[in-house]
Amino acid sequence: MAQNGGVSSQKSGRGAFLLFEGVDRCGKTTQSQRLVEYLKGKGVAAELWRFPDRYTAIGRMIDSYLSGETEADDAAVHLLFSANRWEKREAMLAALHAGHTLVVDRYAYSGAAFTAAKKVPGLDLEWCKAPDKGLPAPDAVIYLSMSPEAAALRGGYGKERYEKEEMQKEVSRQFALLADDTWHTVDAAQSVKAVESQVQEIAEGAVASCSKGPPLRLLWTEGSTV
Ligand code: DGP
Repeated sequence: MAQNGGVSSQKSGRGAFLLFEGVDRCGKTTQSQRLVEYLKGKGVAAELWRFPDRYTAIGRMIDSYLSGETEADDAAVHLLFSANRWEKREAMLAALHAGHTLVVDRYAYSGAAFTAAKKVPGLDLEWCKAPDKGLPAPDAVIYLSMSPEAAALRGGYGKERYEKEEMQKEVSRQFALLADDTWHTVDAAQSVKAVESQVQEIAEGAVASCSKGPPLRLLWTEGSTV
């Protein structure tokens, strides 16, 4: 029986894959951290994950590219970001099947949106999605919606490669093309508390339904599950 207001730690079902997406500085990191704490407080075995994972060998190459230390071909770097997700696939599946809920800060939707936003001939949105097809799919995408102008006002962008208003505008257009029936759009311009309470409601619903053990879908593949 569900406890703690609708969610409980899963013994027989599986964990939920909850994904935060959005433009840079929309509040994903704050909200994902808060959600993990909230879920833990409700007795849910929740873990915070983020992509890119800069601590693997591939992740260090990505980090060096993002900081501008190295240059790389756009297609090659796209495949590195994807490989950085594939190298975590087994661990993600094991955690989800062991009943752990994963709160993930960025994933393949960022992968497709950021590269497609570069408008490199040949690297259209379909090309960008292809390498991530077959990864575990999120049960719920929490899209923190914020205009790039408003995001830029939040203390300004840092020094990383993509933190420019024009790029972020195009990223947000690409995100709109990627929205599917797992998406929940939350207005990230609201107060942190207001965003948080909507996020909690979405997360609780997903955790409760995943505790019944539905198959885990595979990303961007018709009807495939694992
Ligand atoms: P973050 O660590 O969440 O601040 O992400 C770093 C930057 O990299 C951010 O501007 C978003 C971008 N990014 C995240 N994932 C991908 C990806 O898979 N591909 C590309 N091209 N960019 C990504």
